[in-house]
Amino acid sequence: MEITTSYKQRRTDLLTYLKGSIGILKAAPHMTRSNDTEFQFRQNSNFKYFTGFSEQESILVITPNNNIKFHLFVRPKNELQELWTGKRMGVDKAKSILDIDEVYSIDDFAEKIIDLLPDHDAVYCDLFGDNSFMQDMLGYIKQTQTKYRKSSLISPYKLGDIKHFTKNLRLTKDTNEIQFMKRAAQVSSKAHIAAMAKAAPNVNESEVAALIEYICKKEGAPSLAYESIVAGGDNANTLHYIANNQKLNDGDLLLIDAGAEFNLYASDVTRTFPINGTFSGIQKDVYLLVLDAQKSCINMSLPGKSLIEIHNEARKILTQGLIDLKVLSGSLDENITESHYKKYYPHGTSHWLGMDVHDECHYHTEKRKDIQLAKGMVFTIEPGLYFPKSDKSIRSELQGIGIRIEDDILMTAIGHENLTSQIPKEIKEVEDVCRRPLQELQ
Ligand SMILES: [Mn+2]
Repeated sequence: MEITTSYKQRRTDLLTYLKGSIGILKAAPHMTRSNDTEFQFRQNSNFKYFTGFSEQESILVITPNNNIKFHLFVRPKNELQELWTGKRMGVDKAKSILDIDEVYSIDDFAEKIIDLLPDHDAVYCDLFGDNSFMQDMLGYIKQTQTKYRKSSLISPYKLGDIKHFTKNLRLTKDTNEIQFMKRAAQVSSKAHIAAMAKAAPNVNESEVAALIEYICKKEGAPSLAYESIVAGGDNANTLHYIANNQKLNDGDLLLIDAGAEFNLYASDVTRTFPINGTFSGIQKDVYLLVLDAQKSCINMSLPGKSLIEIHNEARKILTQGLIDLKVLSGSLDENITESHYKKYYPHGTSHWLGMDVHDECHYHTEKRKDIQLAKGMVFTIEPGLYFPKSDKSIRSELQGIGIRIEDDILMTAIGHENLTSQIPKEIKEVEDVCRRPLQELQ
């Protein structure tokens, strides 16, 4: 278990946002894969963020208007269950280890929640998370209203989305979180470099995907932050291509979007490189254009800037490049205002990064202003250009080229740090790594 003080501070911060309303956060539900086989359990990000607790079937309740404000419901010790599914912390240990005011057995939740709800006018929870839990909560609120109908204590009569508050709290990463994110980025860097060396004509995308996963696990990141995209040639033009089961072809590029998750913190990295180790002339032209946009966006990542300004920069450079490549005709302004570039650059340039790869943080302030970049914020910069093979309106040498370059950027007090800068992206360095045998790197 990591340092618990920061979890306690986070709960206290959330309490401030809740004002007089009750807050409820639930552990991730159990996910069945098929019949009685299960997916690996992955804790709910918000639940972990405010408790540090990794077990399933747990619920955190925050009651700002009660003397005791923090309540955690956990699975009780059970020798037989533990024999099959592993150790549980249990009620007694959870109280001391997690430093929470009151800990109860999850078996008592239905009974206890009825008496925790009164004296709070609203209930904030993850409205769009676990549907069956939301149904249960509505039942508990109704039972509370009935039980306390003649009491002077108000029963909850409003529901709210607790993520509206957690999206503020998770935006700025603390020192511990940054350490975890740096580790995730380091592991991803090793995996991407190995993938460059591994890829060759006739190797299958699945082998490269497996190597990435192997290196993540070997380096201490138990899982990936999302399904890897290992997309040879035209497959790169399917933005969320995760089939990863085709043979790599001589002369094609390979786009890999893959990132390790360390201690539930994500990295998110994309590189695109030549399968045979040498960019062709046209591949180089498109690659350098995307790289130019990416570097320009990274350079302008300074405190006070916003993600939309960064996106506008990428859009400007890529659109001008599309005009120079004679893919688009007309003026730069016209192509931007008419969104013609979107056919070849259909996605955004950045998203927040944290416990979730698309971290659930606000992009605007309450006053509808763009969030200004500041120390501790982490986000991606990932411009790309896509020319599907099926698009006969573009000249044939471009068809089947899909390129994206993505790094993870941490804001500092005076500028930024590129957490994934170790992975080559200059033409010569990329070709060098691609041509090296994998054994040399291990
Ligand atoms: Mn991304």
